[in-house]
Amino acid sequence: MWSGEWDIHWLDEVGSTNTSVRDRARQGAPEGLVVVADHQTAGRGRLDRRWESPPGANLLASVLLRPACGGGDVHLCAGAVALAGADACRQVAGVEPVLKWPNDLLLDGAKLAGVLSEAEFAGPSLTAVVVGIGINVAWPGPAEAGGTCLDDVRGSAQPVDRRVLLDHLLGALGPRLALLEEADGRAILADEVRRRCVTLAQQVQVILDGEELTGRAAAIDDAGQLVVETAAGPRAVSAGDVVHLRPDQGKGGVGGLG
Ligand code: BT5
Repeated sequence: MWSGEWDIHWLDEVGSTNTSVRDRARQGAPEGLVVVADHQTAGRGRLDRRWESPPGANLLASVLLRPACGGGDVHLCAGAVALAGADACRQVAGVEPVLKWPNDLLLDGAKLAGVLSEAEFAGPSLTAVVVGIGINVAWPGPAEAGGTCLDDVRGSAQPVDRRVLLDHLLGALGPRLALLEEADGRAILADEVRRRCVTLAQQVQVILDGEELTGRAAAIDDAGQLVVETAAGPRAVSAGDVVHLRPDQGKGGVGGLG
């Protein structure tokens, strides 16, 4: 049961905030632990990729959740953090990021933030979910990644304060953790993810391990999988990189926008 208490540890430097929270989770730390770092020396993306950020530039945070839900609902933990991150960006910087499946935040098609969730099990039981989020505040990411950052797009005159951004993120996350505890609440959360996910109804290319699919992103199912209507029929994918194609692309065309 979510207690409403956050235990925030703000570090100068760490390898990866996700790894730090995972290690503490294995030692029995309670739900609500938050590790934030000014700098990560081994920041991680999905699929063993790197998450880059110069010291002091961006928000790099991981939270420990111990939700009373099953392993099949881990995607909603990541969704809850992505939605809370989007709310915080709106409240603090006056921008309205959208979700890109599975968990990126985009502004005008450019990546503003990424989410990495990692689950811990004891046998079949879910014991912990570590969800990390990197929100670009003052640095938009490596040039080749084509990302964006809040200080380049914000509506306000003042630079964004990472501590204020974190406060808003945690404030927006708390009520969603309560939703995770019950089936009705999880349905509400899943609907919110679908509503705010810009991938749906788009023509997409999904890059899987050793395979590429092209088609219309028709749905996000209850397991968090993206259902793509391909020429060969519907395919549900649980992991992969999505490229949003222009409407005239996707029938043999390549290249993407975001
Ligand atoms: C993600 O992976 O988007 C998940 C990123 C999660 C980062 C947070 S930071 C706090 C916590 N602790 C960690 O160690 N990780 C989490 P993925 O979709 O795989 O995107 C990674 C790719 O994005 C890289 O291969 C680069 O191309 C690009 N990239 C790297 N740094 C970026 C940045 N700051 N902004 C935009 N794109 C970036």
